[in-house]
Amino acid sequence: MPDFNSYFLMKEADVIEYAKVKVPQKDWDADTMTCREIGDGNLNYVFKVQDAKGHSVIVKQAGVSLRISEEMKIDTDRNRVESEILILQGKLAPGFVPEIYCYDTVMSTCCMEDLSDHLIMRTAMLQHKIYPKFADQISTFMAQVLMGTTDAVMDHQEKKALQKSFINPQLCDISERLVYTEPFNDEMGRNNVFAPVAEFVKEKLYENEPLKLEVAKLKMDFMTNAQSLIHGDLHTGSIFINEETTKVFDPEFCFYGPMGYDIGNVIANMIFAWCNGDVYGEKEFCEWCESVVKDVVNMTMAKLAAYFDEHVTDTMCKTPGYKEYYMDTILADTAAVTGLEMIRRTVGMANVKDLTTIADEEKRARAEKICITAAIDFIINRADKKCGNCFLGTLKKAVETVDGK
Ligand code: SR1
Ligand code: MG
Repeated sequence: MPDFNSYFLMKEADVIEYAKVKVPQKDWDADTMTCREIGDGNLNYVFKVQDAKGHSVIVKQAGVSLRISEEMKIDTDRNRVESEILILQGKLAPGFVPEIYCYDTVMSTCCMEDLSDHLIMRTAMLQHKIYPKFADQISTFMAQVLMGTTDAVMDHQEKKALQKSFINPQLCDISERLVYTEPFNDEMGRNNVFAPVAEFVKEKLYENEPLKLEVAKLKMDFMTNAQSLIHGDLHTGSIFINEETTKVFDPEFCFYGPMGYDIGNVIANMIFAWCNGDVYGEKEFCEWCESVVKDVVNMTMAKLAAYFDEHVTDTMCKTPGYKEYYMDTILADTAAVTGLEMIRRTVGMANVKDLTTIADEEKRARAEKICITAAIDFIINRADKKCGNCFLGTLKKAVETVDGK
């Protein structure tokens, strides 16, 4: 039996033994324990261990190379980063992340609450399920974690200690390349461009110099604006959901960056959900997605502002007019990242099932053109997107443009 004192990539049978040793708080029925690898992400291995008496745990292990590409080697310390940020997020926004039972820097493993009574939100979106509480819940989570970790609110030295602890160069490098670079030039030759939109992508993205200029500015901002402890990958595949609760997980890309990165990711992925529902004629679902886009913008901004009012400590940030200036920058970043995420998930290396599973080629091409058209508007005109309706209007205008109305 392995002793787990030195790192190796576990198989299902190892994980059963691991859970017995590392999660003793579950009164395991050893004879009926089973384990299944259930991960479908791009990076890690996710195991579910359970027994016949109803005990269960999720064990997540980081491998030395990524699932999406054997050639991509990433420090397994990302598992520590993920575990520690989940613990901190759980303090700042109680109930919005899975409970962490333990984490292990030798095996690069984290043992956490099994959320099998939830669905991964992207899976739920592909089934066109509606969750009326989502916008309120995700906006609360974001406001509390994002504003709660800013210099406006926190002691500045404590903030810098967090910034140091969550410095995450390799994972940031992935985002800098996959979000802020390759979708606009395919410099590594690994973009996945759907053949029917190849010409469109060349003209609207690869040959669009004014767009690239804006993306260059946004890239440098992403790399230098240590505003908040962001999740860093807050798409619908990083959210568990059911009728009652929303739980955010998979924050291994977290670092101190612009908070609009998280908010824009949520909005972009709701637009992908809308695109999929639109193709399949799911009117009620699409109306709900539209309301989420609007509400996430409006509710998050209102809750961030309220959190600022209640918790601001920096005396200069209390100067009249500063909050309004600050909120405007957050909104513009949110719009820009909505666009960046929409482009990179459409044409980049890591795509979304909301688009790739659209079977009809013409409908998929239309959906992708809508995403790219709206995205360019979100990036170029980011300073004008001042409210939820403006975000929705950008999507509607793109539909009209692509449909030639
Ligand atoms: C190489 S990893 C590709 C993508 O998967 C993750 O979920 C992040 O979004 C990353 O960009
Ligand atoms: Mg992930």
